[in-house]
Amino acid sequence: MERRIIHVDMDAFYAAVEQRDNSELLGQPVIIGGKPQSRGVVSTASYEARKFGIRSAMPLIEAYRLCPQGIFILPDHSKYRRVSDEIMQIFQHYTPLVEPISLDEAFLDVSGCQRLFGDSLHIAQEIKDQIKSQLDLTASFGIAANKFLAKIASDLDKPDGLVVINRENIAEKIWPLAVQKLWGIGSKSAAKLVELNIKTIGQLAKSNPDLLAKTLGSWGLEVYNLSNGIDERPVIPERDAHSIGHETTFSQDIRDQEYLTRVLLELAQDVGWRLRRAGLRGKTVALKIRYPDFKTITRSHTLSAELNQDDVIYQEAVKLFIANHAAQKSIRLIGITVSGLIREEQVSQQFSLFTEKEDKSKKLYQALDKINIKFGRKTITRARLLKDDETK
Ligand code: TTP
Ligand code: MG
Repeated sequence: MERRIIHVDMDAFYAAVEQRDNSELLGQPVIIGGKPQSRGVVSTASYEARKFGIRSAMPLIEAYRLCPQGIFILPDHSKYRRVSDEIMQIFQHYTPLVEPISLDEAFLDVSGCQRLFGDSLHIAQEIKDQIKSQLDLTASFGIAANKFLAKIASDLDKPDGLVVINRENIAEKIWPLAVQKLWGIGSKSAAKLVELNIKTIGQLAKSNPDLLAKTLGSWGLEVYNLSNGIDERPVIPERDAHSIGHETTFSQDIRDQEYLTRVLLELAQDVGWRLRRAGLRGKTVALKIRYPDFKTITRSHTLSAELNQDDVIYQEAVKLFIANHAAQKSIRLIGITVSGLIREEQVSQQFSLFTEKEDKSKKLYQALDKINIKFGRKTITRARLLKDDETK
């Protein structure tokens, strides 16, 4: 039986949540990121603001130049995490095979639940309706036989889209797209393909796989298969993952150490939140840094016990950052991954190993997550991020 995979991606996620919660922002160019004079970048912008050319990862100063009448807002990450949780719960109702990719994006394998809920198109439509009626937000959906095609499909008719890709319309819908649309292809990889005179996914699909393998290694064959609509990657629910990580690519290379450590805190909080939500802990914290010349380093440290607390992940990441990164160098990408995962139950089974302190910390985080899920970031937040609220 052919698999049915749905990819869901919320529209202008942070901006849409803010517009929903404050009717004065509806129909306005809303830019999430920070004050226009500050040194940060745009997290996202409402579709009204995008008409002015504003995009994620653009410096706020540039966004202000393009749209001085825009409404600039600081992100409220724990609010978005709370909304994300509500979205993921809607997905879980239809299938246990949900793989979150970020706060606003997930793959669902609905192959096995079509008898229960109707075909994949019907399921997607129902989920779309529920996101609208329960959360007052819109999302775009892609449906296909694999992850690659579903992900591309969800992006084809944003916002509020729903696109089905099947074998028959791959040539029409996928092949005209630029190779940069291939998942994980950055500008450097795309440049290598352009050297081979391959600019569209269709050209890639019809190219010579042997030549690709020769010039680009195993990666060449991978993208060759993807471009022909072949992708066997399973949808892996977070609970079965081998690692959980998050990374950020900057639009401009960043040298500012203070800013970079703030990004590390955000990443650590996202990873910690996802581990706890999936009922997991991990023993190894890894830091990934990519420099402007694309040189990438990954450094890790394995702890004596499994963890899932934001502050421990953050401390380990900062230690790795200080030990391995020369302060004067700019950075293009930074990420944190926790691996060596075990389930919370396994930790509880080794109960005697728990020190009183660890047990207290676990309870504290359970309480914090509960409160954050219920009321959002305004109630409890990490001391470092309080600085943001004060400037609001
Ligand atoms: P995206 O799904 O890439 O963007 P979006 O949901 O805002 O807009 P759309 O999908 O309709 O194109 O990212 C989801 C959220 O992640 C986004 O709302 C804000 C955050 N984000 C950043 O903070 N920085 C970034 O560079 C990007 C791309 C996203
Ligand atoms: Mg989105």
